[in-house]
Amino acid sequence: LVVGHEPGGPRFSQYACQRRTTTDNYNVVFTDAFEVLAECYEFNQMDGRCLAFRRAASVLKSLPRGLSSLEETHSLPCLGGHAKAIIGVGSSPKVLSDERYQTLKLFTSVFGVGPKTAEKWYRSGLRSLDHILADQSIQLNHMQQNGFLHYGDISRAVSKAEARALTKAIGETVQAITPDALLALTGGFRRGKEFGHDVDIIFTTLELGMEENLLLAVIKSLEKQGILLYCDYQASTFDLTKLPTHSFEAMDHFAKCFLILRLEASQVEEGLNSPVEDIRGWRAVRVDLVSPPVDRYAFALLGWTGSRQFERDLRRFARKERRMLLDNHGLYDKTKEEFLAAGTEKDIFDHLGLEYMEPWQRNA
Ligand code: 8DG
Ligand code: MN
Ligand code: MN
Repeated sequence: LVVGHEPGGPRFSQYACQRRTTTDNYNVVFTDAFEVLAECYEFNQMDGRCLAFRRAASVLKSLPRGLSSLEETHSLPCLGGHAKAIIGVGSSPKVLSDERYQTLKLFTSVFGVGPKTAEKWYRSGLRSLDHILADQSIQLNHMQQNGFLHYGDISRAVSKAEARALTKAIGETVQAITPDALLALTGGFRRGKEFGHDVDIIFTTLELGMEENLLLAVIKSLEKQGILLYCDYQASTFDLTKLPTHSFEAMDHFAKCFLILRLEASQVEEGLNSPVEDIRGWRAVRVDLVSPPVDRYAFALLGWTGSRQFERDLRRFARKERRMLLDNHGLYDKTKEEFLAAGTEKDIFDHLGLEYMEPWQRNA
């Protein structure tokens, strides 16, 4: 492996937003190991170590071929001693067979169950989903009830064909409400992934201030069409005057909803991504919709396209290298003390002095 600096930018920058990362991962053995460890540290609320392993995984994902020796890691950023040791030994992490890890992983696989709830259940001795459903003392909230109800369907991957079918259905629904709309399939599918855990769609109307009404009308229409199985609607808490936040994980303040939709097999040319559901004739799919004001569309699109690691490093790069604050709502230049407007994602990369990265190069 020749590690060098290519013309036009550093290939092995410490920032994921300066590394072109496609869905071709030649180091999946190592990145899987690192991601298991990151998740384990996340369960144990050791955020520093969690992030260190996410970064290490992200660097290896950007390599043009598989690592063949430990030597090759010396010129790579973000690989600590622990990560290098794993590459050297080439073994899968021991935590994989750890009961606590396995149980927390299982519990958090239910829609609506986060690490805190999973931990609480684990501490009270619960070890399986059947245990939880049988336990009279547990009060599941509405989201969790639906997570269990549709567990089989929504724990199965969503295919690109299924995502396209849902984008078409949502697109037609939006179009029927307002003809002057913008809409895009975002998240992992926009980055070229073949499968995902949900379908992320962003849309807005050219009429500034009407975006929240549009989302509400879309939800109402989905309900009327009989395909809305579950809806968690989050009203906009967007404040124009606020500076972008420093936090990496902050959810944005746009009107959005987390849905479970019914997808008919007949809507998908290739059929559903499951023989059983295909016979049944439909499946449930997790869908996220977000509707930002049109003047923030580019920022929201960039934020919702991900990957999470790419977004984290875009913000870190902006802060550390440019004295700018970036989030899903906007970009603030601390030196000039002003917000920088953007009509396209390209404008945002330009403001940051970064080479443009296509969505399919953002799989960091
Ligand atoms: P996957 O579904 O294929 O597993 O991967 P993904 O599409 O990359 O992940 P995701 O969990 O669906 O998130 C897509 C992007 O959306 C990710 O970069 C994070 C971003 N995102 C925001 N704000 C919010 C928010 O408020 N809630 C959620 N769920 N995601 C958000 O920027
Ligand atoms: Mn997604
Ligand atoms: Mn999502």
